[in-house]
Amino acid sequence: MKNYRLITLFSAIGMLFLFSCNSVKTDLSQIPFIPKPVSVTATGQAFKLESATVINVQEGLEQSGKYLAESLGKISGATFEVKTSGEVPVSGIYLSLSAGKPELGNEGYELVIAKELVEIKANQPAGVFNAIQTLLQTLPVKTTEGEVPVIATGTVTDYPDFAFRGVMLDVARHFFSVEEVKQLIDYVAAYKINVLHLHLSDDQGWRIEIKSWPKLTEIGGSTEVGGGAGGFYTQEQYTKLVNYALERNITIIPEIDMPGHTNAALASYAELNKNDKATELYTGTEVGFSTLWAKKEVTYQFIDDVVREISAITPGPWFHIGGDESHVTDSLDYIMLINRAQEIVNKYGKKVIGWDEIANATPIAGATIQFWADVENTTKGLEKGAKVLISPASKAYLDMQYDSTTHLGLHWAGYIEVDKGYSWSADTLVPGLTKDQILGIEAPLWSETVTNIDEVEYMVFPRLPGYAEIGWTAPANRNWEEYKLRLAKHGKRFEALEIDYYKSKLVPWE
Ligand code: TNX
Repeated sequence: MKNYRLITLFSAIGMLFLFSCNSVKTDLSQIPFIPKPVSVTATGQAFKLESATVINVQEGLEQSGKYLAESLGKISGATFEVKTSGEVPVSGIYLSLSAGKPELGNEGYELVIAKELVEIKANQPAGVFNAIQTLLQTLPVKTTEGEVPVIATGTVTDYPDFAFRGVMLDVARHFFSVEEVKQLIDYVAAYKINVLHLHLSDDQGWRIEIKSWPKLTEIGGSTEVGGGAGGFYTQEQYTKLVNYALERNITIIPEIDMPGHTNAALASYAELNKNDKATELYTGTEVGFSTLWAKKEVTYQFIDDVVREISAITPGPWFHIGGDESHVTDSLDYIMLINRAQEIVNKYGKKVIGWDEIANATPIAGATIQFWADVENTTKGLEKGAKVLISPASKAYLDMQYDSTTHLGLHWAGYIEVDKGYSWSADTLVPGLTKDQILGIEAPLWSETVTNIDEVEYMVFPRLPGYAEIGWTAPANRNWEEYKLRLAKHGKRFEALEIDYYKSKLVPWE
């Protein structure tokens, strides 16, 4: 009798425990989505993800289906079947371009989760991809043995505030392998980042094969900050990266910095120097000491060849010409070189992006000024008709330290704790700037102090999800106090993915 009562008591406690877990698992509105969607409506039931669940896709969405199958496979260990079908099935998962809602734009989506059927509807494959990321956030990163993952039912309707939500990786100061860059792509794609800007050349290294100027990589790619071996991407490897990114809705923007930040090129080819003497390779971290020589015609042949070869293997619309910190370039030379470089970029069918200094030249039609430091330059660029990409160093630089104890990073633009990185909006930093003048936002990671993917992870996480949300979620729908609770729940996800993140004390990690 006594035993019987105990058993009843324990099973009651067990039921209560199960019930409380399930109430979270069946309440879609409790899922800590980052970036925060436009709207989430919960209906209080659960869809069971079983190994027999079939992923049906409308014709043309096979790649999205395959990506979803692989992602779900990583979570549960099962193999999911993908079937092409013109009709909505009764059960399982269905991906289609049938949203019929122009307000969702190119990247928006509707995710409708019912007890038997999960439906993703968008206008474009990019919207389907974004919906898949939202769906994946309703599930754990990995299930435990024998656990049948459940997805809370309801509807998510969602679309981004900005069409451009970027991250930059400096592969010039320290080189990062193709595998490391792919890893970063996977991490940021989960937060709906859709642009990866690669800073491919600087004083310390040239990182992309140029077939007509082979010494750029042979010599210029042979070292990095600190004197390590450096490295570079062959055009074939770069193409693989571009395609890997594209499959994850990420456009790659190549940057070749000029006229400053060019010592690696100047060390590779004597003729690019004013005195026809090649410089020494450089492995320090000073900036602003090198320049291409604007008065030599060979300089423009060089720029033309580089832009032509890179543009030919870059499907995205942009080419970044740098233009920052050219402290030893005469100002008229700077203007001449930037103006000619812009024409070359246009000639090869690309749109120009440059750091805010290029506003001192004449931004060509369709050019974008990347605001990183100087409001005056940015205003000048706006007056000259350019658009603005928002990357303020004091708020959005991923290489800035979190606080004075951070073992990596710099602090010339201040410390950026997780709350400071999150609590701002793109349209409030440059007086008079209107939303339609903003291309989007980008968080750059410079790599003077960052040498491998673990260190990248530490600087990128947990700030990157915040930048992704600033790009995706309208300011009225965001505030730090609420965001930090959602971010806290992503700590477990970072751990399951073995992301080496900074455990900020400002976030109540779970
Ligand atoms: C400034 S931001 C630079 C880079 C450095 C970075 C370090 C910009 C356009 N130029 O050359 O790597 O600061 O934070």
